[in-house]
Amino acid sequence: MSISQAVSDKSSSEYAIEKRLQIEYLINPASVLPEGSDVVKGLSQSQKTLPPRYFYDDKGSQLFEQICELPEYYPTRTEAAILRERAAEIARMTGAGEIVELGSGSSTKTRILLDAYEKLSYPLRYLPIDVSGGILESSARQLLADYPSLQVHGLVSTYELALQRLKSAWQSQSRTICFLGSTLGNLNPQECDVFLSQITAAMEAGDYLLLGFDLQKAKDLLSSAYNDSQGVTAAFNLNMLHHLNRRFEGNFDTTQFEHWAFYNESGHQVEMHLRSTRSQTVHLRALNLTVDFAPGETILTEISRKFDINTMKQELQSRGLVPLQVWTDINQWFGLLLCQLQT
Ligand code: AVI
Repeated sequence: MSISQAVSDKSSSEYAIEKRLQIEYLINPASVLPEGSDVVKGLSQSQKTLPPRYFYDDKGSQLFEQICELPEYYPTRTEAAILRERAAEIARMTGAGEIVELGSGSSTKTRILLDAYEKLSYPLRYLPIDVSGGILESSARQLLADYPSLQVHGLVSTYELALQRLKSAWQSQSRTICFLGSTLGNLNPQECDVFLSQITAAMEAGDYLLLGFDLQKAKDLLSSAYNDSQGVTAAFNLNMLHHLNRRFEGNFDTTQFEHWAFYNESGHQVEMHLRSTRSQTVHLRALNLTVDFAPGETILTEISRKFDINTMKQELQSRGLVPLQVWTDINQWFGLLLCQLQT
């Protein structure tokens, strides 16, 4: 092949990708940078809390990727295995249409679904939604290179804005909204209620929701999943303090806090805290905030709720989301549920 031919082949394949790619920014990067009122509010309560979104700076996102590979952290690989086993069935049940993915990240699990739709020769549009424009765009380009008949319309957006946008947008065929990874479990019941209402408001009758959720199980398994032997989850939790120091000119001494995670059996949720090992005072200059910690006092950084299949089905059914099928793994550790908005 001559150099000019290679150049023209490359540019024609890039052109083919450009034609199939659309990325819409509903937020600009600055608008997702929280101004810190949530930190002030959380650290001023008697049970101090910090929003889990502060886990995810660059380092935190890398640590989360590592968590997903840990031997003790079963959710990611269990959900992926269920998807691999059931993708063809899911594709047949939903038929051709649009796949919307909330929190698409690197779109790794999506490939399992896309492969199944491709095998059935379904023309497909994929709508990834993520607050990180960089990751969304690079994974969209990679998908377009690997799936020649795919169209991608990415939304760089919060879930809330994207769900509002979906209501008015482009729908020609039925839609399947995917919310995987049990991220629903990181919302408390009130937040979950609001979020499910936003999802259903974005759907047309007949559209599908594919939901991944972690199931209730023995305490020891859950405890080791959030207290891994390599200390990656501890580093992930403590990294939140580094992130706050950088972002808000803080002076948290991360050697004076320790990771503490346990399963609260009656609340059916793992709780992750950062525990102060001594009496100390922390300043966050950019927020004009001073916080005192007693020895042993904790900051709640995350809840991770564990669900029961029947309760989840009833919850969805009560919103007009009719459960069609629930798939689990052999141990019943993780659930994948397909439901359809009542016609
Ligand atoms: C993102 N989310 C579903 C994870 C979970 O299991 O709740 C976050 C996580 N926290 C510690 N390990 C993983």
